Amino acid sequence: MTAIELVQGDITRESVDAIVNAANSSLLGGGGVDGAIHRRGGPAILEDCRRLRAAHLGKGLPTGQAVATTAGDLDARWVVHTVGPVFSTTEDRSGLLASCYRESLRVAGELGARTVAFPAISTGVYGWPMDDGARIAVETVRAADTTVEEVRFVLFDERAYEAFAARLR
Ligand code: AR6
Repeated sequence: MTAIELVQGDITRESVDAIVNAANSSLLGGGGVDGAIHRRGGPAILEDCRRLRAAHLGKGLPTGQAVATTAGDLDARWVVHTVGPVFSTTEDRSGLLASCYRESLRVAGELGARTVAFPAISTGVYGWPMDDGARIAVETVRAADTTVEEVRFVLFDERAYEAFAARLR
């Protein structure tokens, strides 16, 4: 059984084997948690991302998938980049959001990661309602068949923390 922990704070301050990044398909950086990870992790992460784009990810990383790079100067071994779906009121994209958590755990597990920190994917710029984002995150991690021993959800503010805490109760 994978243990689930909740932390309120900045994910770039965590010490874990793998830190998950809520990236975009370009893998070349952005705002929110993506910007924070590249800022604190330094240029080695972007160099790795550019290498992936030049190799097998010429068109970028599809939504719902995950890929690992170095964690640069972060206190982690890897950053696992995943691309959440943009929230839509006309189309149910929750399968893609669940896939982000599942695929990130698969990639991290294959690398040998035992502890993984996740942000609340898609709940910022991509507009996913926090309560539903928390539901999908917790349900998917609980159901995952993974060798990862601990998943730490790192929530930026109290509202996000409370949404996840309510789902864990
Ligand atoms: N630590 C933990 N959580 C954070 C941090 C942090 N340092 N910074 C923000 N959050 P977002 P998305 C929270 O927008 O919705 C980027 O430009 C934030 O409060 O980072 O998946 C990418 O390049 C929110 O709850 O990611 C993409 O273009 C959650 O992290 C796009 O944004 C996710 O917010 C992805 O949008």
